[in-house]
Amino acid sequence: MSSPIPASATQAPADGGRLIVLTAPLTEAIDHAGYFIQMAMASLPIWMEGVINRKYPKWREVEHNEDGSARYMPAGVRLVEKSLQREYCNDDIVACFPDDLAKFVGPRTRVVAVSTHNPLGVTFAAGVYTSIFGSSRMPINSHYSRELFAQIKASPYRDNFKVIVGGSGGWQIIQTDTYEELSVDCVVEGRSESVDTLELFRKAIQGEELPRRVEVKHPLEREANLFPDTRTTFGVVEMTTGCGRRCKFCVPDLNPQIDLPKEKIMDAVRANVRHGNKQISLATEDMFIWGQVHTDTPFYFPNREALVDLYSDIVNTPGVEQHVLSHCTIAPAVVDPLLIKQLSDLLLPKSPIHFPYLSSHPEKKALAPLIGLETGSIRMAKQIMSSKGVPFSIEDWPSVVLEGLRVLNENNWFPAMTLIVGNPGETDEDVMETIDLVYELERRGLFAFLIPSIFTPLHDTRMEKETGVTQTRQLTPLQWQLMMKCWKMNLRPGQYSWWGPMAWRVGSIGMWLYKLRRLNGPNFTWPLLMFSGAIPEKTMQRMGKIYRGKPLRVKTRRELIASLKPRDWPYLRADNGDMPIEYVPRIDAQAMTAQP
Ligand code: B12
Ligand code: SF4
Repeated sequence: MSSPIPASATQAPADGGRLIVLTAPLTEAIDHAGYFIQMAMASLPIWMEGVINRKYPKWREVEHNEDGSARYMPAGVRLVEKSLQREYCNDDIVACFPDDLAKFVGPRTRVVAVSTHNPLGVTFAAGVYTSIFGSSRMPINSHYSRELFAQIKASPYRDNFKVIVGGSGGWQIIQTDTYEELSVDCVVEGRSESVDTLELFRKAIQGEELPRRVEVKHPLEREANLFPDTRTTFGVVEMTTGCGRRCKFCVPDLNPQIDLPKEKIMDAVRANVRHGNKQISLATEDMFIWGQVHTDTPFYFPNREALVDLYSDIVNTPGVEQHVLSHCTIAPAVVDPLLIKQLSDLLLPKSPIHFPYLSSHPEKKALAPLIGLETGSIRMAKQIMSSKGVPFSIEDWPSVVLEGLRVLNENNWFPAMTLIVGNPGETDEDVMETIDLVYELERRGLFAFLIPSIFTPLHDTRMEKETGVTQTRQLTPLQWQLMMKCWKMNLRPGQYSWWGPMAWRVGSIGMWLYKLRRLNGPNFTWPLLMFSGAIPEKTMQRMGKIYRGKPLRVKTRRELIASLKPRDWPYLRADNGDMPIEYVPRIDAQAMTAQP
């Protein structure tokens, strides 16, 4: 582990330092083929850092530009840099890795700006795993984030500059009120492009007091969003903002629904390649809305031609050797299976992800976007995400999940699917319905990497004030069974995620004997035994120790399509088959052109 304050910190940079220094925690800045390294860092506790060191022995070896600045930085940092370049000259601004701060922070520095994704690990799908292992606030990423803040706090020039934090994890500092502890002057919520952000930097540079928290406006026009013109971590380039499905717990959906212009996306892709990146990933909440935002077609009927055209241009850009998907929703796979097939043909050859036991691709390549499953309970789904499966009714949510997953798996998409455990008001019946869905998925031989996480009320969402389960000890036997069943299923084919099995094997029975039975309470015991395979599941079911999942009656794609309202029929693509019998094709109403 690096020491929090490098020895060079006390020596002033020869040029007096840069006026504005941008940085991000090391663990959020590191680049690697595929996203898994950072996801693991977000989920494993610091005492398991050795697992990362063994898997990625060189993970700390980052690349620098000639002047010592960072060769790559998270997309958020790059956009702050671009936003500031509208007002300050390039020599006033630098983006550097934490270990290089002492080279750039000097008597001339007036702002140190930190971009952070998940600094304290209090978000969903992060805190839960570390808390099961007994140290809820210290995932690896959180440890390195705190180390970065400690380094800034200890700077001999700290009195001369303001520390401004932004990015999707800024709210964690607000919510935990850790301003003093982390030495943060101001947290900005919102985008750097905003004129209010620039105004804040102006004030900081003039030495004025800053408010603790500033909310700045999101640009409403697609043209107002800036794009990186240097290299980003994982080659992240934004594709859309917002979503439109309006799940109550969701933060990104609060942003305006925008699909960003293709030529700007392509410029940023080429800029990444020019600066040495071989990997590209388009950041989005739902890739399938791109090309269909504010058109005459509802956004949940994907614009097949536009998407294929965009992804084709990206993977065929000279220098792009790898491409990774970020987030999407599952209903589009039921709406347009041919789109999934065409995207697979394009994207699989450039995917760095290999699932040897699952993929039918000759090189065993696979695509693994993140998709929200959240719950199998229709009652719960209606309450928290009534439009998650549009155009299909939320009543059909389990069928949409299973049918969508069938289409995805057939095309070598093996998504990571998140589930929320402990939603406010969740009853045993709700959990049983989710367990039913998980067993049905297993019965059908479908595969998704299931990531259950404990409900986290995210800042600013419509569920901000609600509380569900807050500690692992409060989980019921059924909630534990759901969590452990998901992980047991994830391990089925053995090695899709190297860190999941590793984390769980280490934590299994030995850990239970050592400390987990005290930490997680008695409700954890039988589900853990189920997970470990020590007693067959059927025996435990007969003994009444675990719940036996019931088979579900699942609608086929044809039945799902038949359940759509006639007003939706014109947007269906006849080449997918299963058209409603009454449908008489006129012209295909889908916008058949690429996005302008
Ligand atoms: C790509 C991505 C990833 C990638 C890559 C991350 C990376 N380091 O580059 C991977 C897969 C690794 C990842 C991992 C995780 N992610 Co993520 N990720 C995203 C995604 C899709 C895009 C992020 C992005 O680059 N956007 C584009 C940039 C430009 O936007 P931005 O960073 O927000 O920056 C803008 C503003 O925030 C602001 N800004 C940013 N920094 C600063 C700094 C200052 C000083 C100022 C003034 C402004 C400012 O200006 C920028 C625009 O101009 C977002 C969803 C989304 N649409 O944002 C989720 C998202 C950020 N991730 C999320 C989560 C939960 C995670 C994980 C915890 C999941 C997990 N358990 O593994 C981990 C945490 C990783 C870690 N290191 O700890 C949540 C965040 C929730 C939260 N923070 O509470 C989001 C919102 C997804 C969601 N649906 O909820 N993620
Ligand atoms: S589908 Fe995903 S991104 Fe869209 S609103 Fe729901 S949770 Fe948010």
